[in-house]
Amino acid sequence: MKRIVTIQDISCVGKCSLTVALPIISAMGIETAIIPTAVLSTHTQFKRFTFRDLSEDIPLIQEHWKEENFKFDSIYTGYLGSIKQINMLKDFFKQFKTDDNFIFIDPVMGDNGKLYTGFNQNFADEMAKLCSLGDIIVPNLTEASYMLHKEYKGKYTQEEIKDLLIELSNLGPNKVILTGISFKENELGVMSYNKKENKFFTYFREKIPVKYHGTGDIFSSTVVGALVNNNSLEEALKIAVDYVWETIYDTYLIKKEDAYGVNFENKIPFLINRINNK
Ligand code: PXL
Repeated sequence: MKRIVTIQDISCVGKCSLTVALPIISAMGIETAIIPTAVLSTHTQFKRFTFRDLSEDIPLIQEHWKEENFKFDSIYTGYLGSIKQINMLKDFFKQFKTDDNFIFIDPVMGDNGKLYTGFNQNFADEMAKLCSLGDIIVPNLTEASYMLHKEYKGKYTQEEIKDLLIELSNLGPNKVILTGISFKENELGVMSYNKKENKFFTYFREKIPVKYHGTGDIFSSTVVGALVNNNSLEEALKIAVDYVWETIYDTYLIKKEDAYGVNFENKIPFLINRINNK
């Protein structure tokens, strides 16, 4: 059985990070090993959330796993709580990256032009350094802007997005996926760049006029799962965009306000079908 290790927080309520990565990657038939980086009562968009930092455990878990000689088909990182954790992961990558696996980094830091509570430019600079060690990175436009020290704009031309993708790949990773891309009013999707093949790819779906929290984590979990299941980058992106679209639409039908979390659970059968009938 294939095995991914995902390293991100547990937000106990809020349908993001590990509470979506675990069920989605497992549903795709892949063993999901985890390193929880922190335990929060909710994600940071709620007020008065608790935050227990689990940094101390990271090197201990790493040491034990090294003794056991565990191997992973992918190392997938998401929300990280501190610069200290970013630095720990550089060492984790050294220990567990092999010729046969890939490092997949979602530099979770912000959205809609703003960093999430607790992050600043310094954190974004350190996250950019972590991204330099990745094989594939998945920033949204906010995260890309902070990592590249560029102004966040609401609208972008295709040329501007291509330039951003190339600049991000110059940080180090061979493949870059930019999420939240839109060139027309009624469409939303992703654009990717494969540096070695000098190939761009876009995939869009009809825009649903509402934003929910946690969809980025659902998207990344699905992409990394599809890649580990030997799909091409293009196929993995199509599967993930289609799945996220279904989860948003399902949620939109019953609650139109911008609340947290989508009904990704209802659409797990769709995901499995989608994988089996590519
Ligand atoms: O979905 C991204 C995310 C993950 N983890 C925590 C968060 C957020 C976004 O706000 O706060 C703790």
